[in-house]
Amino acid sequence: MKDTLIVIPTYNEIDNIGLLIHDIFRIAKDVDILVVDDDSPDNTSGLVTDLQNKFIGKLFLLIRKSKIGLGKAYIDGFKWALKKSYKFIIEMDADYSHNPKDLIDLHKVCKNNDYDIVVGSRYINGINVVNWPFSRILLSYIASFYVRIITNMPVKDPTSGFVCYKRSVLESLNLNQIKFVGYAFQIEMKYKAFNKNYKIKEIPIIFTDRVRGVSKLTKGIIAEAVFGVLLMRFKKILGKL
Ligand SMILES: Nc1nc2c(ncn2[C@@H]2O[C@H](COP(=O)(O)OP(=O)(O)OP(=O)(O)O)[C@@H](O)[C@H]2O)c(=O)[nH]1
Ligand SMILES: [Mg+2]
Repeated sequence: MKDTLIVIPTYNEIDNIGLLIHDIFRIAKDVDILVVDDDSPDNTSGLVTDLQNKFIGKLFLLIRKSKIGLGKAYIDGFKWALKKSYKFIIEMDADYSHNPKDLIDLHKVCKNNDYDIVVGSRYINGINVVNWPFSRILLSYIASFYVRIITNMPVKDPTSGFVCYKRSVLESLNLNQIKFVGYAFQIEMKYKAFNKNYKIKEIPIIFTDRVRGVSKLTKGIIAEAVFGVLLMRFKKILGKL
């Protein structure tokens, strides 16, 4: 996986990020990691800076001045990746909801098959979510159904944030025009790629609720997703997506 960059956005993830970086380098030795931190008050970036002395030339850090949102963090991370020669760019959360062991499969399926995007999906073999309250599973499951109905995109977990992109996908999407910041960001990326006829494959993952640290989910993020999906559909109908 020498050709691969793992992009991890962080906001107050000091309890998770050190462990995760060690786990990733143990499981997928030759990947590089880029942490995109929004100047977390808990000094997440300080911990990453310390670890850079241990993982020289493999662990990178992008610090933004304030909390501008997850979507924008990813865009900055993707732009950083495209300035280098990575062939595969994988996004994942810092909070262990995404199991680092699944990185191997995401990469393998993306590399060895004719797919451009591989999504770690909670909803292809039933519902594979551990420790979420029922209300949250329902919200996420209904959201994915809603996105499928409105957009007609055959992806069962469109809000998933565990995704492997081939470089060409990120190069061809106009990253400056990706507007959303929360779950809608994940949908927007997949929908725009789908409309450019990129092939999307879902593979099953087990998603586990965070054990350490604090959730950043807000009502605003949910509202953005609900209205954002409708907006994208209208833009598509008008040929302006
Ligand atoms: N850089 C940056 N990272 C963020 C921001 N918001 C969330 N993140 C990170 O994005 C990832 C997903 O955020 P979470 O808080 O886990 O959101 P979630 O998975 O919807 O909610 P929980 O798992 O319940 O906490 C985590 O690694 C966060 O630290 C942000 O504004 N900026
Ligand atoms: Mg999370």
